[in-house]
Amino acid sequence: MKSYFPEVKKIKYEGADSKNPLSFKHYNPKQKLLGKTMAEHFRFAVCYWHTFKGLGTDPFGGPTMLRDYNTSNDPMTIAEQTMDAAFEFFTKLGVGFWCFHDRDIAPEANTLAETNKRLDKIAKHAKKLQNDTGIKLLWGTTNAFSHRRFMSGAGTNPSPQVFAYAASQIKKAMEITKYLGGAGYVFWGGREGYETLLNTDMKRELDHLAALLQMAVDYKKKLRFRGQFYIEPKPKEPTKHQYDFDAGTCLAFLQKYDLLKHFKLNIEANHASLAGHSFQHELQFCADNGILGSIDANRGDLFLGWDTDQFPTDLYDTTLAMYILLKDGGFTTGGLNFDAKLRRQSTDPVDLFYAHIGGMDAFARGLKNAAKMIKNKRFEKAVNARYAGWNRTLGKKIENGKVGFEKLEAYTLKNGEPKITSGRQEMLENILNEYI
Ligand code: XUL
Ligand code: CO
Repeated sequence: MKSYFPEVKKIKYEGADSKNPLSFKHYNPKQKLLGKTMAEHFRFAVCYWHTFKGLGTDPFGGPTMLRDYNTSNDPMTIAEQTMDAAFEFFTKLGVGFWCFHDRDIAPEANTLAETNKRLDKIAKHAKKLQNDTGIKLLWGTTNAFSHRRFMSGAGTNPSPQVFAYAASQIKKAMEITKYLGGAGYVFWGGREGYETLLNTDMKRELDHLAALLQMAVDYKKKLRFRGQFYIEPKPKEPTKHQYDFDAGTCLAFLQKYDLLKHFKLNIEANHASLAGHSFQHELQFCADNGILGSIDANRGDLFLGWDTDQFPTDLYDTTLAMYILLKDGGFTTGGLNFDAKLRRQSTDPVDLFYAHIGGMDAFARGLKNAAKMIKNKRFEKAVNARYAGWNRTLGKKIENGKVGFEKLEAYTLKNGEPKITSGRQEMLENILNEYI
């Protein structure tokens, strides 16, 4: 088979002192921490859309990245070549999983029936490559946002015909995901949101979105697809107001429409920051509510207000994310998918390796730091000490609902001013630095 990355051999772990940029300095897939290997902790996945289909286009210019696999007059030949290149990349990088949108792996044809035939063909090819390499599908999803028919949303489109089209597309993408043994299926509400209330019935649109998800739940049962469903929150972009704003908004939506037992969340770092939250905040919110499912790893840019989808390199972010994930028990069906893209000027195929190696190493360092933080219990002890009053008489009575306003007033009249205790933030930040 033709090689699309001939200059790269299988990436190996060479340790922190290695100067080889095509090696892992920290990600050692076999190294065990807290009872699991690094590979088991992370379940790293590469995304198809940015890594193989994103070729550097931005609103001001076309592709900057020329790829051998992208050259043919026949779109299906390109699709097959891209799949070959993808599996060569996954294998050389040493990740266990991949993720795709239906339209990433096979281009749309003139009719839905023809498009679905293309999907069947390429899925067969993917299945063979999965069997040959042992690489698995973390999740599949639908692109119901790029085509012009979806300009006003898919499930929230004012037209029921578009809703029907989206439903048909999701049905097929679920089937392909099941066929490829996918561990999950993601719903990211591409254009599920609005630009102006002057033309929008928000309540009706949200009812329709819930109806679409309920249909997906019903069809999942029928299909006997056992993968986990995820919703991926994002506050804006492409629409001004996206309905899945953040984890809290998604939780309220799922509760309102009685869908909570069927979904977990896929938290993306850059989406969290667009919502004005930290990545850790969103992960902790999910952990606290039992809905932490999977992660789309990337980062934004402090100075840019959009979804820059850069590869993660910030060790504070990776350390705190892994700290929360480990405390939550780690991934089950989910994994860590790099929803990240090369900068437009990183034009060479080898840049894809540098980018992913950097992200995997950054998370490996985060994992090592977090494992130490968990073992040493310094933060756990500090948090427990801060809330210690809740384990004593007064706190227990409040938590157990044994007192009301009157008794608390009597207590306060008797005991006077509460004792002030320092939050010790700077000291704790210094301790965090000891781990980084
Ligand atoms: C968009 C985004 C998507 C989802 C899958 O910002 O993150 O790629 O992850 O549709
Ligand atoms: Co994403």
